[in-house]
Amino acid sequence: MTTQSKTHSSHWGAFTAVLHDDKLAVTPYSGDPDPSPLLQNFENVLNHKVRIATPMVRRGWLENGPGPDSRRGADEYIAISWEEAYALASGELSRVAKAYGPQSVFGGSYGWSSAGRFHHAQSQVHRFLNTTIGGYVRSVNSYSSGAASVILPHIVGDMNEIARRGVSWEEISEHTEVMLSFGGLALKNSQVASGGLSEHTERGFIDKAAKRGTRFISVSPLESDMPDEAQGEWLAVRPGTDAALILALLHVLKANGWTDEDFLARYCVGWDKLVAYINGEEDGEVRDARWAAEICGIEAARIEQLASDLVGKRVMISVAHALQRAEHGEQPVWLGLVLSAALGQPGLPGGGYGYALGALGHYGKHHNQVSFPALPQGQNGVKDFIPVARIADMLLNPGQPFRYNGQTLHYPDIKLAWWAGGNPFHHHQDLARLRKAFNQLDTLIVHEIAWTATARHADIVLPATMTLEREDVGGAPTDRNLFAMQPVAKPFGEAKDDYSIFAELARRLGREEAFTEGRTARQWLEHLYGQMQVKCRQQNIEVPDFDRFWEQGHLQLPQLKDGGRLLRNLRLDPDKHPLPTPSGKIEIFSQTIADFGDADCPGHPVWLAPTQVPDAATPLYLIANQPATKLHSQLDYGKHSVSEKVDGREVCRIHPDDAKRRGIQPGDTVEIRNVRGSVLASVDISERIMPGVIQLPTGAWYDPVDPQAAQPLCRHGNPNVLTLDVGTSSLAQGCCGQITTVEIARYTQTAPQVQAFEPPVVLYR
Ligand code: PGD
Repeated sequence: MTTQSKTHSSHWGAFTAVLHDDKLAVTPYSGDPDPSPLLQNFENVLNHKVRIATPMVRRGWLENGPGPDSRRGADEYIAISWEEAYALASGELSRVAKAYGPQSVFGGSYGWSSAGRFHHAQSQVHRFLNTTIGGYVRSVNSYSSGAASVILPHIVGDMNEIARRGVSWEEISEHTEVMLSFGGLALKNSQVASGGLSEHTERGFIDKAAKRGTRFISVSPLESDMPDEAQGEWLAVRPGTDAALILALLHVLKANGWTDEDFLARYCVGWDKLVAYINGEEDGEVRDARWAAEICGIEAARIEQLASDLVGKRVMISVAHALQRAEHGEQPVWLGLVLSAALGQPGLPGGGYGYALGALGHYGKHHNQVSFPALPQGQNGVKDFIPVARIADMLLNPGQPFRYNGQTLHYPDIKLAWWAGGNPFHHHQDLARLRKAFNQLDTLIVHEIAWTATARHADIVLPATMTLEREDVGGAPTDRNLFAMQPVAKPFGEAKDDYSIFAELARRLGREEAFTEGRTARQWLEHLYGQMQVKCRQQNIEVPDFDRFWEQGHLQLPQLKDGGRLLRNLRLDPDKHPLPTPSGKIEIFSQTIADFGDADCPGHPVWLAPTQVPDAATPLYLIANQPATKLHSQLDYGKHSVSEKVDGREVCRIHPDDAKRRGIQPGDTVEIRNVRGSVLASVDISERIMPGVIQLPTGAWYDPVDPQAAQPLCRHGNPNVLTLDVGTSSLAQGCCGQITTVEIARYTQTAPQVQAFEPPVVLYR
């Protein structure tokens, strides 16, 4: 049987889909100039064996009741009815809330979930906990930009204005002469945007700019971080050392009288303090090109040449998310802004600073005049929170103090965590430590589409639908197209959408009306659409009524072309348009940060050596970056993702010199290890990575041979077994998952088969 063609949307593109018997055929949205191959991941996943068909309860939890348990991740499951699942989940939430209060429930539920404004899983969890038990311990910031989202408000006043609403690709393609990208502009990253991305335009704009003569320079350990269309230059930098390189560039500019002192005096504060630091007036250490060459591995003459190449040109500086996902990740973000200011570029057409430009499909785009409203989350009565990447610290150290953004806070004592739409056993660092942390809980409740490692650690598993099995509206504030996400298939097994699950749980907790406001999912869509219609009418924008929108599947919204306005307005008139910083200017020195008194993030940007540097036992850097074949860990069992694995394992990349030294041949299985554990991977030997560095992307589902081992071996290639779980600094406490150090060797034993997409043992009664 063939179904009608339906419109749909995802974080990596809009499409139409048709179901032929059990097979899904996906056609990219016709208006997309460069559709993502990730769309193919949808084709084989609807009825995959790794999907979860019924509610499940972990055997140890059912038999022994709630409480810390080291069998999480290694236990069997028992299939139960929805009736039993609702009773267990609502009963346990009531018990914990009554005994310990909502401050003992962690509802941060970090994760990208799926496209769709209403069924956004994290919003559903938050609304549910707020309306039923009065709140929950939340998390702030993200794994994407943990350090940047704290430092940027201090130094430029607003992260969004310098990132999503920064200088547009359109402007860059028309005006920029030199595009200097720390961390590159990889299209694998900009092919995704949370909420939806129906037009992939980065490749086209980069091509246009390069053909007009823009010189692209990518500073990265990986050549592949710059698209071929850029015809760019690759400056191979040692991982985690960009801050030293930028300090030296500033030294060369200043020493040669090439800095724009007028711009620095009028629009910035603290340049003199940074100059004193660069010149070694504080400690006798001059941060010149020779000093930086030792640290970052780029010759001093090349650093000097790069500085001179920037002078007198329209220069755009970008700093990728990846750079700040590392120890002292705040520093390159701060210094990228300072470099653009020293060149006098902020606020000029196609010039200045774009934080994370190219790191996601939202950035460098225009904003819709009106956006689709989000599901209201209600009031959270609990004040406690953690910076998102401190989850394991929180669970392992209840009551202990920690520093965050100038404050000393205390970790709450969590008994129950509720997770929907995220995969911490993908996104968090040091997975053996994370397992220990989750084992402290009384109860972990997870809603999932499939048996991810997070679902396999849960006590109660509630099977969720995929977007293809429910209706929603797909849209993002930077995507002019809004899509009706029409259901393509029936829910798998007994799976339900998160809203229906929470609505029934809320009913059992006597809070149904508060949670649902009397609306079905369809009525919520109509209600939210209606709110958008009102805003459109106020601005004389015509949009069809809901039924017509649903039938036609798609509509287009007008956009504002105001990218880069923050720094453009500052330049226009700093008195009329001061920045939302304490000084109203760019803060090269921040008195606020200095007053926090944290040595690992002082009042002006600095070079601070990381603790993770190669040594005899772990002589190589590992870059654990975003994957090209899926979004994070989503649909890792999808057709495209699986087709790029070798022997079922994720592929790591190594330079020929490093491979030769270790006798590693193309096609070998390798073991990558450090003190935290080891992973198996297949190998690609390539000149496109600098010597001394290997790369293994994130996203392969965690698949430990022995889940209870202190140093687990993941047979599938999840690099978060190896990464270190520390905060970027006391300021932001962001995630440091990007860089660690390892050794790599040929795996000479018979390599175990990957089991990641085999369901756990399930007992049916
Ligand atoms: P996803 O794989 O997107 O990863 O971490 P995140 O947890 O967001 O997880 C989303 C989960 O939601 C999937 O398991 C999916 O099946 C599930 N899901 C999707 N739709 C629904 C739904 O409707 N309902 C329910 N209940 N579930 C749903 C990503 C995080 O990883 C991010 S954002 C970044 S930037 C970090 N990057 C790195 C990195 O570069 N390096 C390392 N080492 N580690 C990282 N971790 C971070």
